[in-house]
Amino acid sequence: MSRQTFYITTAIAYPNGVPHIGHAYEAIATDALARFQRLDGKDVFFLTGTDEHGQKMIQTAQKENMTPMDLATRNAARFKEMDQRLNISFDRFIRTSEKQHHESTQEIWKRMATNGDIYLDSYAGWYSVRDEAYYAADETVVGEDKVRRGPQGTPVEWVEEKSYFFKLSAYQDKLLALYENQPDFIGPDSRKNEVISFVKSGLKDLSISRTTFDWGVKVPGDEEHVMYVWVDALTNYITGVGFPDEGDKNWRYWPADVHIIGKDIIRFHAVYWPAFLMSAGIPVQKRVFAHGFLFNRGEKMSKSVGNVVDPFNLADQYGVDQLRYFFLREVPFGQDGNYNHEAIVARTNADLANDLGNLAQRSLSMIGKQYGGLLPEPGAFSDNDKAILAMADGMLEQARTAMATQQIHHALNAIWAVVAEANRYFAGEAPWALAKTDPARQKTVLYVTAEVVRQIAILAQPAMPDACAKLLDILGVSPDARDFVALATRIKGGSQLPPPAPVFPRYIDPPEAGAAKA
Ligand code: ME8
Repeated sequence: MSRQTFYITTAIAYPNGVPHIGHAYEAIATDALARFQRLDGKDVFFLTGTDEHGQKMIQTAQKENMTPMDLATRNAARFKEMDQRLNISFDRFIRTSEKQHHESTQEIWKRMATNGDIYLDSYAGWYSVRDEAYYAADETVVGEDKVRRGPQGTPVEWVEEKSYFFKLSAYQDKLLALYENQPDFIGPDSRKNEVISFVKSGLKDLSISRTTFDWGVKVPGDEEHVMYVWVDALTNYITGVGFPDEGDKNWRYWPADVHIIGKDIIRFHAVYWPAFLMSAGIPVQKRVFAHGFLFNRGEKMSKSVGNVVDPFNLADQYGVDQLRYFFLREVPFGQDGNYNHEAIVARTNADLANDLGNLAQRSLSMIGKQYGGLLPEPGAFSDNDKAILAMADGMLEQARTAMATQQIHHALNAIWAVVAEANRYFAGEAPWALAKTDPARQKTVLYVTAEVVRQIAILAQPAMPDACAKLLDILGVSPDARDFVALATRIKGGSQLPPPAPVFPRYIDPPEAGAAKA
């Protein structure tokens, strides 16, 4: 039987600058979701990449005295490097400047045109280059500084030119029916309500081409126009799995199971994108999930405040798995979150170095010293043993339920509840004291602890792939017994374990102040 497919995407980033922590956060969370489904036996395709057209790219390129293509090429490489550094297991990194993507976008345009949804007119209205978004006049306000800004707080400028339009107004009822019939189309619920009220308030036709620059995908049959960057950006999700070649081996992944994006771009993904797809006669994605924004010490990142934190530096300073764990556990996925040096150190030292690291280290070194590294065979299980094993056995279902709706923090909470209970069990059973009084019982306690740590390590792999691999190495778990199916088979007593090694070092502040701090 062929495995169930699971197609997941990040937003594609504007490479007008280098990656920041918001990009890292989205990549890490999407990666954890992708890895979870892979370990759970699904046939996963994970797409990420860069969104290289649009006016923002042109403006930055001009400032840097480069062509937009050279700027995109330079920064796309940095995004890819970030993904590699953070252990992001993408299957394809798409760049919208690729030839296949131009063909794909022209094809979706042609289908929307054939369906009668595209017409030529002229546009006069407000545009935010930073958001690459058109706004209605009543969505903008003039501030005390006399600058007119859109709903995201970015400056808008007046645009007046000939433009093709997409008949978005014709999709209002169809979109409302979509949200009604597919209640989990948008997550979390707060975003869903926001989208529904936006659509209910009335949809205007959307300007979808520009004539004042030519960095973009050409409109088929009218090369004076390039497409509005969001038409081409959203289409990346189908290009990524082979479009316009619907015979491509990856086309089977469409429709996407979930698009992971930030809350600022929900309108594009939950309103425009399904409307374009319906118009082109292509199935609509199954779900969009919008995560929150990250703030450094409560402040929005900005170059002028000087708090733009480089994800490479954070990874160097705290460790990749520590950073991944921190963001996934600390920030309820879907809500805004805060990060700073003290919070990262407190969280990772407590949960990783103390709770999980010490438990593994203490039990495995006892097995090393007293049994020459031979994992003991257990005797009959006591009620305490049965209780902790049952709790560990219950983790998978809890994690599955949480991950099905992108509640990554809930999955980790369930796992760390077992870490906490396993520590209480270990302290209560006091196996170090049993060496003399009841060696048989000591063996059982060490066996049970090793089994619980094994299950925790398997389930924590999506968050911390490298550290968990090391932990499974020292538990003697073979690489082909690390997926969720393997959870059901208890660790084998009597097997020889490799020498234990610490997996989660404690973070200690360098003696000299002056070290960079998040
Ligand atoms: O929006 N915290 O690109 P982008 C968390 N090219 N997430 C953040 C963030 C922060 N402080 N800042 C940005 C674009 N993000 C378009 C997407 S998709 C077809 C086209 C998130 O580089 C943001 O919400 O501005 C988005 O999901 C992603 O980073 C890329 O943002």
